Amino acid sequence: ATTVITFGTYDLFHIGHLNLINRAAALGSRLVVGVSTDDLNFSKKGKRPFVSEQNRIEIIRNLKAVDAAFYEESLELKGEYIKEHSADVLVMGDDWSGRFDHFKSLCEVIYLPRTDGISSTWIKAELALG
Ligand code: C2G
Repeated sequence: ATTVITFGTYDLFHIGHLNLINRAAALGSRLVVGVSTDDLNFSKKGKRPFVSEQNRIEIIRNLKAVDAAFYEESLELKGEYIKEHSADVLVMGDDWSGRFDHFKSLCEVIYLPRTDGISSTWIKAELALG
């Protein structure tokens, strides 16, 4: 059995998120997803996501490809999460390319291409224009 792990905020859940999750799941037999908390986002960007962490994790947990979801409280804990969930593969979108290569001692690390033309940031900017 191959366990795949991936992480994200998944604010305003969209097709880019779904594509990434489905492709990550296809790389193994079990997919666990770390959903970054509101506090983690606040410390990173000075802003809370539009959708609460409770609702974001509920959406992720209910996706067909997802076997389990947990809160990602800190970027520094990735190694602990990988071990805790016995992950064999860490998958991230290629906006993170190279950033998690140090986990290659713990598991395989794969960066998948992002879906073009969509992002939470873009949706927020478009909506702001009305
Ligand atoms: N993604 C994608 N295509 C898009 C937008 C996002 O493939 N058009 C992917 C990202 O590359 C990421 C995942 O969807 O792998 C989740 O995206 P975000 O919610 O933006 O995640 P992020 O805030 O970058 O993750 O430890 C990392 C943190 O949890 C933050």
